[in-house]
Amino acid sequence: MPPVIRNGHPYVPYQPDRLQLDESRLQGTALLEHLDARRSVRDFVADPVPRELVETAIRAASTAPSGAHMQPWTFVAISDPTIKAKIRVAAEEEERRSYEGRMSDEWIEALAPLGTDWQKPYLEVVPWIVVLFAQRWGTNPDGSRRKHYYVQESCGIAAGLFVAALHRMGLCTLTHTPSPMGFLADILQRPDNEKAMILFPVGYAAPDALVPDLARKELSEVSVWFEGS
Ligand code: IYR
Repeated sequence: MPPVIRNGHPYVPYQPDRLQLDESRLQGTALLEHLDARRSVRDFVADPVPRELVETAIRAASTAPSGAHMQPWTFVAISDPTIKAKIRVAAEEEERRSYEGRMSDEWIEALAPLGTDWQKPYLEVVPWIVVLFAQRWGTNPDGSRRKHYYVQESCGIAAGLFVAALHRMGLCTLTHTPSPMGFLADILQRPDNEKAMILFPVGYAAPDALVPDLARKELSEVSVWFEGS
């Protein structure tokens, strides 16, 4: 069917499956259980992950809604061991400075249950590191700057979908932010408009991987409702 023209722009019909209530419940609970089983992982094995799976996760992430549909993200995927080693050295240097003074006592205390410190061996163990760069602006065909909107929000949603897609494929990751992250744009030779936002180590959990025994907040703690009668 040819696109419909509305306000001078092409539109296409959109009619997603409207599920029966029982089916909605079933699908919703199944997805919730699946997502609830996801945990951030810091103990990885070096088992390879085919590039194709990382590509699929990036495509899934890239379906995120974004301000004015500018899709203001770049995912940089690295399996090159030399680059991974460089990232580890630079990330650990920033982390060491953070743990040894830049982070407040309150912050260090809040992290205690996670058992983290400045050392990030997983950056060299994992088969892939994927870095999400936020594009602060884009480029028009004539080379001029194109404004991007709600960049943080858009990239945040893309990051969520990326994490969910990896989990669905049985892969593990961690949202790692070795702050300040400027070294990533340097090592990965990114243009001026791109700012590193989140680093994702991607791989399989080690057989003896442990995660902190954390609980999720109750629905009543994370929501407020104003219902009609
Ligand atoms: N980036 C540091 C510190 C850290 C900060 C938060 I907030 C965390 O949830 C976890 C760690 C690190 O990766 O160790």
